[in-house]
Amino acid sequence: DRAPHVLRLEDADVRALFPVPGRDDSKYTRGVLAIAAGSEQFPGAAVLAVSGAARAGAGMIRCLAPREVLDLVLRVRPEAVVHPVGPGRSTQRILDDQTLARTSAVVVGPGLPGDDPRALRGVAMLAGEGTGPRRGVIDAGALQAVTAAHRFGPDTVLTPHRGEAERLARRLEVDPDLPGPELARALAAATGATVLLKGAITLVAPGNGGALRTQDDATSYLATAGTGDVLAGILGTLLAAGLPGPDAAALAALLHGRAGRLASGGGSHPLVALEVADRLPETIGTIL
Ligand code: NPW
Ligand code: AMP
Ligand code: MG
Repeated sequence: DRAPHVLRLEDADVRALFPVPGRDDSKYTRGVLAIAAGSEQFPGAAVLAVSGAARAGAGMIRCLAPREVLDLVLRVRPEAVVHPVGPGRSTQRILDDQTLARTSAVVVGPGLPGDDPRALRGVAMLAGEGTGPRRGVIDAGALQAVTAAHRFGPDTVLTPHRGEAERLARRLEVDPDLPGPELARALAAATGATVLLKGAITLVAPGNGGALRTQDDATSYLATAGTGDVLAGILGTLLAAGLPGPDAAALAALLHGRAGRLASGGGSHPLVALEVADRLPETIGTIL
């Protein structure tokens, strides 16, 4: 796992990559992120993704979800701008109208069923259909909407855990039993997207064929519901700020792991997912 062709980010890389706002920045220039997440069964996933994105420093977050989900999001993060979707409202319109002209990246999938219109539309958009940014995160339910017909660029990042990666591999006629590094590379080659394969060791395979990056010093207490949704939000913020997909993915994995370590007292006690988001500012401040 520590072969020479595998890169591991250091604090100096974080300092070089992290999007520190400049004097002339506004919320719009820092990056507007649209997050399509949360459903009746998984409303909390939207809260967690929005919180990860907000604590990582998004300029503005637009959350696309059913009204009940948005009410919950607003109770935790009133900073979010909300766009209700559902019966009588067109997801197509929301993802196509002028709001997208001012949206730099999208996160699609946390807490969504695979056939949710937001998942289908978001994946199609990232694959270049219609207008809208071709930079974003495809996570959780939206991974089920990815087919062999889709072709992404390296600024789109797929974020499967091992189970999701195996299911995706079967659909793309990639061998699902490959070891992690080979599986991540094969999925990246098959889709053109950057692939962030989550686990105790997280691997990033760039969609443009660059070197693998790894992150392996987090804490096993991250193995708890909702931490992946927080990661999707962090990564969305870094993409919205304009980082290249492979850099954004490696940096998001590092910050998520470090914040998890902080939230668990250096790996000495349990954490909950929202705490990982809430420890991000301290994590970032310590490294910068
Ligand atoms: P097994 O047990 O190995 O046979 P799912 P999910 C397999 C939302 N959430 N890590 C394993 O199969 C997410 O955003 C909402 C995990 C298992 O049965 C998603 O939209 C929350 N699984 C949705 O829930 C908090 C692994 O894959 C299956 C694995 C479902 O998310 C929780 C799980 O796959 C959650 O984040 C691994 N390393 N390796 C909320 N509070 O709202 C193999 N598997 O059921 O498709 O996905 O992760 O449970
Ligand atoms: P998800 O399965 O989508 O909720 O994502 C889980 C998150 O927790 C990912 O960022 C994983 O890398 C991380 N994680 C899961 N299990 C472990 C573990 N045993 N050690 C460290 N991190 C883990
Ligand atoms: Mg997940």
